Amino acid sequence: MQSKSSAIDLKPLADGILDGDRAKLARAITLLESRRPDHQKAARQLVQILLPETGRALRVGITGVPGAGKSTTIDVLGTYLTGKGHRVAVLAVDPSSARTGGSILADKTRMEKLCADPNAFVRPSPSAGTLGGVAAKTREAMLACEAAGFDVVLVETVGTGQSETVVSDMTDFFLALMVPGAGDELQGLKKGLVEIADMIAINKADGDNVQRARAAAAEYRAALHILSPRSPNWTPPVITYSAKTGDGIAELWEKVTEHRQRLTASGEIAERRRAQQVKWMWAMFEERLRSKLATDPTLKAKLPQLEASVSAGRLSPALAVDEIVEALGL
Ligand SMILES: Nc1nc2c(ncn2[C@@H]2O[C@H](COP(=O)(O)OP(=O)(O)OP(=O)(O)O)[C@@H](O)[C@H]2O)c(=O)[nH]1
Ligand SMILES: [Mg+2]
Repeated sequence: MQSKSSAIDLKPLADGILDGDRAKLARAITLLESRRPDHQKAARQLVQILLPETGRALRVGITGVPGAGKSTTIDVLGTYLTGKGHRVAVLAVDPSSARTGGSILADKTRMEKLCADPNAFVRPSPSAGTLGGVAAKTREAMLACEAAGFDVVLVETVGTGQSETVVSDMTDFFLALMVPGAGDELQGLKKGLVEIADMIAINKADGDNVQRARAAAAEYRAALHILSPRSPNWTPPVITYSAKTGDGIAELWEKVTEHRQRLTASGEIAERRRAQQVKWMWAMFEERLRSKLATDPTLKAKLPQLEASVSAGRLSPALAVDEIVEALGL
């Protein structure tokens, strides 16, 4: 049977991406983000074609509460990196963009320099429903960026626990941005963020804020001291910097590369990626199931009835699951 996806000629698209063509890359990501079943099928084929050319970038996740300075930092850091000869892609995971109908993250207004930089590629968060859905699309976009020769991928996310875990699960280095004087310096600790952070960077250490930033850094250092680090080869550093003046940006990046070198030598980066691949597989499978539950007409009609029967005690949950599994054709 001729599938509709064969109408999309993937070869020129894939070739364009491999040539580093940013317009083709943008088109490919639009395809990856599409919910049309034929597009999704083509997208899966495209990812498979690109796969051998992926995996070479340094993947960095960046989180911080709204206003922490993520966009400003990415603009400055990204520009610093393209200046050093890197090609930088910026992606975002923002599940709230589905609610607001537009993406707040990776906003182009606060990344003016980077957006105009021929060696950078900035893409806002996909606005597809669930966090799982958004994450799946961002992961694939990351692979496409790598195939297009971007050797640094920065993935921005909002400071909420769930999306932070998701971004930490798709990156090699997870950077937590903090601001001094937010009242409760150890806010991040309570959320468990510090347990997944590979570095804490306190932004806005400029002007009157320098002392406050240093004091905040001391508090974080003391708090980190009592936690056991994720890796025996890496104790997350706490640094201060200013995205506004650029002070400390070079040192920030130095820490990222030092982490990269040490954990590559110890084999932990490779191990982290292997574990991530398997996690991605299961996350994608769950997403596929969830989407089937939501879109399959028979199931869609059946589920409310099943839920009603279970809630009324007429049907046991186990038998309801049997019916769902049968309807799914498993
Ligand atoms: N003084 C000072 N202000 C900064 C610095 N970095 C960012 N800002 C300011 O902080 C505000 C928020 O910066 P953004 O980069 O938009 O912060 P964000 O984390 O991307 O915010 P959301 O996208 O809303 O989550 C802006 O007014 C910036 O100009 C800095 O290093 N020093
Ligand atoms: Mg922002």
